[in-house]
Amino acid sequence: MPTIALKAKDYKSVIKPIWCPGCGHFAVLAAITRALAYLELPKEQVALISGIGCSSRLPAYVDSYGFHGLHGRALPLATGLKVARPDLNVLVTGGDGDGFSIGGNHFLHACRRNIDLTYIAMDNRVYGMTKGQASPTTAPDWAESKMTPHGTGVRRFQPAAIALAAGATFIARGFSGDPKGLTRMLVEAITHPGFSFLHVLSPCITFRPDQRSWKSEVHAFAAEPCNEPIEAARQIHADDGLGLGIIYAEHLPVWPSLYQATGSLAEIETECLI
Ligand SMILES: Cc1ncc(C[n+]2csc(CCOP(=O)(O)OP(=O)(O)O)c2C)c(N)n1
Ligand code: SF4
Repeated sequence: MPTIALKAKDYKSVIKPIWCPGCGHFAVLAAITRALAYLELPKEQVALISGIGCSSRLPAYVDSYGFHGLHGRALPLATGLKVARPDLNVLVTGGDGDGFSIGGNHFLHACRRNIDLTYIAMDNRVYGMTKGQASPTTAPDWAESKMTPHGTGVRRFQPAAIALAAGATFIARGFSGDPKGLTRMLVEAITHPGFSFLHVLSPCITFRPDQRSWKSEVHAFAAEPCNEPIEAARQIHADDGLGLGIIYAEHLPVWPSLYQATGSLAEIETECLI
């Protein structure tokens, strides 16, 4: 029987998002479903994994396999799943708090392992779900939180630069206000063999209404995608953090193909006991 092509709306689950009206995460969800439809991926070949946060609710809204895990632990969960089920397209979704604060250590090691995962980090430079505390990507002088009334005074975490230094083989930056560009980047990220990191600027309209200005401040990344880490690092540091595009893409050996358990779980356990 011929398969019927799915449309983006077919990938939406029956659960309606409870995000605040205007939250950037809506557009990220829409771009993910459009990318899945474009790639014609059967729902049973897709798994979305997340930690905790407003952004981490996303897997519930997609009609595929999904796992809403613990705060900061999406990447190790996804790593385990991909190693056990290399046939699945494993997408990881979360926020800057989830991924770069409590999950920061996992971020570094996921980048360097080059497992074939697509990590979509929705950065609103705030902890949205817990009502607006500063996150690792918050500017040092942002003084709107009662927890940090004079700002944090701490330099910002630079997701793209850190991903590059840690060994990610695909790095791009998108914006929820640019749904077409974001969908194109997602298609590239999902099809990239190895760990792809998609840093998405996704405004928190409730606790960071100032981020409405991103619409007029984002711009194309100044350089073409490159596969040379020193040049990519130079370009990332020259950018103001609002440059959109594929920054770095390199094809290097993907971890599961180098060293992959071939036996069943029972066989592996037996081997370990010998
Ligand atoms: C171990 C643990 N620590 C802290 C929390 C509280 N917590 C829940 S979500 C969150 C931060 C969410 O921010 P972010 O990941 O940036 O996502 P957003 O809500 O902004 O989309 C925190 C600190 C938790 N759930 N578990
Ligand atoms: S609090 Fe912020 S991040 Fe959370 S749903 Fe509302 S607008 Fe989105």
